Amino acid sequence: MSSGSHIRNHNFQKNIVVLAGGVGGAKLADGLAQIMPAERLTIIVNTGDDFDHLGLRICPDLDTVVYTLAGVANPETGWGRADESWRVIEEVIRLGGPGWFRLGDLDLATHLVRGQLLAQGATLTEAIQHLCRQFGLTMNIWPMSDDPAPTMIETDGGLLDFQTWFVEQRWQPAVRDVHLPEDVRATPQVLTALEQADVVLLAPSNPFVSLAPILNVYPIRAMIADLPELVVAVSPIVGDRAVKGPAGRLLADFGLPVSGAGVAEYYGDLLDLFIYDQRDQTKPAVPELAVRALDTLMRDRADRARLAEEVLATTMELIAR
Ligand code: FO1
Repeated sequence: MSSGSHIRNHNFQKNIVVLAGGVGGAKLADGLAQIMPAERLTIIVNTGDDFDHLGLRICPDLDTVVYTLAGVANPETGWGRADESWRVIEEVIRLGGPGWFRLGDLDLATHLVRGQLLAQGATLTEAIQHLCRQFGLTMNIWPMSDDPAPTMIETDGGLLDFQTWFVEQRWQPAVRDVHLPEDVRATPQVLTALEQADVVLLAPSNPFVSLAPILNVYPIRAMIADLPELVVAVSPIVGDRAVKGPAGRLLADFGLPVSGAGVAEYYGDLLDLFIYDQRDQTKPAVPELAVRALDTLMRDRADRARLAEEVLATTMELIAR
């Protein structure tokens, strides 16, 4: 029988841990959640984009993963809620508050409930566990750390907060460097998940500002280099550009080829298997690295499950060797 059905029919025994950031990572996580037993799937999410705004703790990548897996994410943007309304943020603007970061009415409920839990002394992990329960999600979704871990972007105009660069300045300023905090530690849940991981999968998120911040959390990179049977990455680049967001531009900023090969080069010897898009011209050539070209575009929910199945099947083949 094909390994695909093997995965779907729930005697799938491998623990898969996904490192994910924004929209692309959430989509592949959704594909995996559609075909795998929930108790075998863990998603460790970037919190480097988190910031305080309008008195709320905003956690964009966590919310994008939760909304996407709950099937309530805005299909156009990938972030925020579907069927959203904007009455509150429009009134905020009328009252002289900041409107550059678009917070919809349904989305605000998430920030208010999370904010109340945090104010009552809950950790970010506990707050996310609560939200997952409310959205009926049973797979493990963990923030990479409960410590603040702000990603800062160094541009010619100086050091910018992430959302200022990404949203307010529409990531146009070229990036000289991405500054990641020194003293961020993984949560106990993240450590347990990585200890039990058979496969760690770096989702098709931005390597520089979505996945590097997760690998920067102590001791995640070392555990991934050491423990799992296999480390797989899926390229966020299709053709010669990112599907969405600044991944392609950042490869160029860092002098790497704007292709899957550039991403494989960036991750270096952390990977055992690299999945790149079949539209890419250049086949990544990194010593000791297994590579596979797949159709990595995820146009709809069925496509996400298709790619997830192909990635897992490729991974299982490599493990079985
Ligand atoms: N991205 C934008 O480009 N513009 C926005 O106004 C915006 C609002 C927003 C609100 C909630 C949320 O969870 C995400 C939001 N994002 C917005 C996306 C966010 O900046 C990015 O998803 C991550 O920070 C990078 O992946």
